[in-house]
Amino acid sequence: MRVKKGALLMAMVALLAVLLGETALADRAPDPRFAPPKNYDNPGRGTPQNLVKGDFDEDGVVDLVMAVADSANDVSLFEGKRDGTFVQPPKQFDVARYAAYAVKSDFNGDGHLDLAVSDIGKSQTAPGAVVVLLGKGDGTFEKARSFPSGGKQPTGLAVSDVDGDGDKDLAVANSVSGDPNSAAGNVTVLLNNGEGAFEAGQSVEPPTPPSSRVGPVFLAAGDLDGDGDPDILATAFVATQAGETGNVLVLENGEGRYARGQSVAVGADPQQIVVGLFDGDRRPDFATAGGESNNVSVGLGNGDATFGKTRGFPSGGVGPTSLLARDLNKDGKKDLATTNIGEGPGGGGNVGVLTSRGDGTFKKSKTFRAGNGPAGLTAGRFYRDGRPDLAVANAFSNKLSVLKNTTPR
Ligand SMILES: [Ca+2]
Ligand SMILES: [Ca+2]
Ligand SMILES: [Ca+2]
Ligand SMILES: [Ca+2]
Repeated sequence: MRVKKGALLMAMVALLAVLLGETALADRAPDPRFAPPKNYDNPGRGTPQNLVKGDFDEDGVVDLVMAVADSANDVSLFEGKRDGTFVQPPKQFDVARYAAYAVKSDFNGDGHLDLAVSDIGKSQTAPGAVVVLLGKGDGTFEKARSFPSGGKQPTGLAVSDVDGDGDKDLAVANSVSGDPNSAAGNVTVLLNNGEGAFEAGQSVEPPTPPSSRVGPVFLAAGDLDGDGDPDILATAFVATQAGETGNVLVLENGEGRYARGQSVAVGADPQQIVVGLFDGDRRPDFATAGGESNNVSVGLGNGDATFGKTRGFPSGGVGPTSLLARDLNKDGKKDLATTNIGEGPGGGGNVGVLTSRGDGTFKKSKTFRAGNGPAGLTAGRFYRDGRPDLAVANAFSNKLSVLKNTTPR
């Protein structure tokens, strides 16, 4: 008996050592670090909104596309060079009245990257549009074509094959539906005819409690229930007399039609949303930036398109807008990065990086300087050293900032 007890104790000590060792190892992964920004001018007037990366001129080096609101030129293409820098000046394109957001895909299936840009139009009350730019593969585009967005004030776009016919469709978040009897915006599906032309399909309005206004803002597509077709998560502001709150609305895809699912409470003024695996259970989770709550809300998925109560993590600054999930310190766990726009044109702002612990929680954010009013964000291996760098679109200075990843290996 004594021997057995001793062996058991030894085994427990060994197990404890392994567990402690693993914890120590996990904690030893350094937090992501970034060098001071290298800045690039976007000539002219404008308020950059978001960034899209892709090799638009097909020279083997990733380029950056900036969607720019309130500008004569709505799309700027910064061509990447092999040394991690970008060609100045960028190529600029006049395609929209008021560009709010851009996404990329190959919409006509010719192998060249294309763009779709949500266009608010000449005023807040104008019918919204989505402008499609078919790429020629040399960093230029065919003449832009505009398609009705199915509502007003379109912002967020998501790309996925909604109807399963092999081409990439769009979903667009219209903050206002355009129906005078409705206090809700909508999410409208734009179905691709296979050649990059789009027609408005189903529109879904979020549930709207009495005396409130609910407006979808940003979208993310992902297979949330594991049935193989793309579901959608929409962030929406909820405005009532008592103030503003935020929701994430689940739209479940059933053979190409969306049904409204759960509404999950998140921080006020929710902005960009990403789907990712944050707690290691292979069930898709989400994270969204709360523009007024100054945090990132993380919702852990149950694998059936429902989510548990969200948990908020401070974003490290004021007014988080863009958000991405990427393993920034190469420890196998997806971290979060968000642009905090700051307090106004003089407020600076920063980039907040939240290091994942791998269990759905994140360490206190580390902040990095970008430009004036960071608003758009993407990550890519711009410096080609295996580590993801960050690119930031600065709303107040109309500049691009690139932050080299300097995390110790
Ligand atoms: Ca390129
Ligand atoms: Ca194409
Ligand atoms: Ca399709
Ligand atoms: Ca990580």
